[in-house]
Amino acid sequence: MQRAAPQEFDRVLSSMCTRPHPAARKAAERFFATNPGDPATYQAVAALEEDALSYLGEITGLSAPHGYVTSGGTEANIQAIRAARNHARDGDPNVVAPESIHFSFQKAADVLDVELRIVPVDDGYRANVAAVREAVDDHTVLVAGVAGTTEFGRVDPIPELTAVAHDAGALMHVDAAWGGFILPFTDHEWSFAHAPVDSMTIDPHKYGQAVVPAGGLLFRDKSVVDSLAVDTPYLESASQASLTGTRSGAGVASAAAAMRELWPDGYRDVYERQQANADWLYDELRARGYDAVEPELPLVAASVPDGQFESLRDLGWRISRTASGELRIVCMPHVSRESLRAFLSDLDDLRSG
Ligand code: 0PR
Repeated sequence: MQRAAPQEFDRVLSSMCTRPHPAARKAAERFFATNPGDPATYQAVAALEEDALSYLGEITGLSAPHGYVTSGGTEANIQAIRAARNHARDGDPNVVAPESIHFSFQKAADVLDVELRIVPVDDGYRANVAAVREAVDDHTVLVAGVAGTTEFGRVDPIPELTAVAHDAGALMHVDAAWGGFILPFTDHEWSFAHAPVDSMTIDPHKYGQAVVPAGGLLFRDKSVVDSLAVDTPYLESASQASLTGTRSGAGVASAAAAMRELWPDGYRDVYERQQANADWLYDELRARGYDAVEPELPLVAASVPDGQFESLRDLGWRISRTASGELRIVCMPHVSRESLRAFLSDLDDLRSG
């Protein structure tokens, strides 16, 4: 029987998954068969989830965080919208978000039957605050901004968006699914410490180097997360706020282990190395005459002709394109300078061939 090779990351350049930290891998193995959704039975993993939550709070500037370890950014975003909708108890709810938002928002709007109002971004790929202000109304339950966009690694003006949300009587959500473990080491204003943000997505299974699945959802106010809870009559714990029932103990334990190991110095080192890689790659691509988007975070987008893109994929490079067609290279922790050099060397061969 043909068996699939284990995941090899050497040529993976456009994914937001990465090689888990060894401590995360080890912790995951120990908790494979546990369920944090039943904390009264699986008490050890429930305690680790508390640890994970306090690390996430520390990273995002929230001293008493409410929330839980989700299956990923999609569940976190769905739940943030659900919480805002339930909290508002409005008849005809809408959510306002920039067009740079991740496609999980479309799923959320569909599942929750909430109107999603998408507004344009500015020339720098950031949410246009004036357009957001135009779009909100009395039925807006949530305004969302992205801190580290999926396509261009941009950070929306979170303090300004938060002011617009609160003026409209809505809650403010920040999607830092990808950027959350990078932004603490930058000057960006993105966190609970920079603005009275109400909820945030931050995923340990992306830049946090935990195993999949481990997302993160945080709330400032307990009453908002409580609006997600349903009664669990036959369990020893009284209620459950998560979307899924049984959850991955491996994901939770690995998230706690990765953050214990890496916060803050390990994450800072990775950020510095990968930002340098992204800046270097940007310069190299520009030197070859490609139009590229300056990397604000470790993510480079560049216009590469379709033929070259396809040939690179045929050579085994795992790369993808933005909606507008740019090649995107996400400098995740596993992406080495050596691998980027090999990539450019293949690109050079294609150009001269
Ligand atoms: N929010 C943002 C800003 C994201 O970039 C993503 C995922 C999500 C939410 C959703 O997170 P989950 O996928 O954990 O639910 N962005 C990645 C992307 O679309 C997802 C991904 C990851 C795609 C690994 C491919 C891949 O190999 O690029």
